[in-house]
Amino acid sequence: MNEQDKYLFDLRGYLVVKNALSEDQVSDLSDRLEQHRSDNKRVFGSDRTRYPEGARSSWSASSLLEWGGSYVDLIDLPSIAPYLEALLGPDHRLDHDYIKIDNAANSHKLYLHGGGQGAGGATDLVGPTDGGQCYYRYNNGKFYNGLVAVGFELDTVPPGHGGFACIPGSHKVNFELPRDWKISETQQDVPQCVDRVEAEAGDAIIFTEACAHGTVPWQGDGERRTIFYKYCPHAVAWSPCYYNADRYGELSDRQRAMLMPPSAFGGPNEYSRKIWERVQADHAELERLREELAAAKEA
Ligand SMILES: O=C(O)CCC(=O)C(=O)O
Repeated sequence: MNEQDKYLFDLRGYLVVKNALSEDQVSDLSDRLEQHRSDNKRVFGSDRTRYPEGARSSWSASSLLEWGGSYVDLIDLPSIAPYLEALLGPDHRLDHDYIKIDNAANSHKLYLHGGGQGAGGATDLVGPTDGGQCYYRYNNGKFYNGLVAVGFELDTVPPGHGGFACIPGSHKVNFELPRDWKISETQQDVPQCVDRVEAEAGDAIIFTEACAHGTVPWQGDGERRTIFYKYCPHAVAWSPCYYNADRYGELSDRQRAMLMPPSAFGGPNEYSRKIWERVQADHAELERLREELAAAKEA
């Protein structure tokens, strides 16, 4: 993260990283999404955890990581890692993931949420219930963020069609977001202080959840498919569910550390790693016993 990126992030609360994904990665992510898309669901992933039909344990909640390939590579992508390290410190964790699809059939109003230091106010989607975790500050040469979102764009969105929107600078604001600006039913209603951020397929938009943000109502043909991976400092948790690193195939040590459940001791810390290895081993044993029991019942 260079000097200009730091300046712009502190000023505006977001950055666009051009070509964060290679063309091959965009096609792999896109192909795997399309394989899972037959029911035209609008949102996939671990955000707002749901248990699929027949889920047998608390670690059956669905996550994009189960789709494999580039979805696993996104956990610790070399083009994004230096930004996360600067914005969250070296020991951060992936908290949740999801894909959002905007098109003519799935166009929704702009609902600005977040908005620095609880400034979203009492009716905000994240502000009142997050226990103060929707924070941003820069102190003694370090960024502090309660949640950093990375939105990977799979499609180039022509100007005026839709996309990410935010009030630049609102991550530092001291006043509540004016009620009339929170919701815009159409593009024409979007307040002038809102930035509509343009991005092409393969770009990533990195933003702090403390910046008031949302999605511009879709207008036009085609669609926007965006993958969100959201990261926090190791001691912070947003999602009520954690990742079970045993479920996503071969992972690097860094990836495993980034999937660790929260604790004030960072992911690579031997003490917390041992505790969670034990939880995972207990879980694997439970699965095995359940299978044995099911087989015995059938026999
Ligand atoms: O559509 C977007 O890029 C914004 C999504 C959003 O509001 C969120 O992830 O909280």
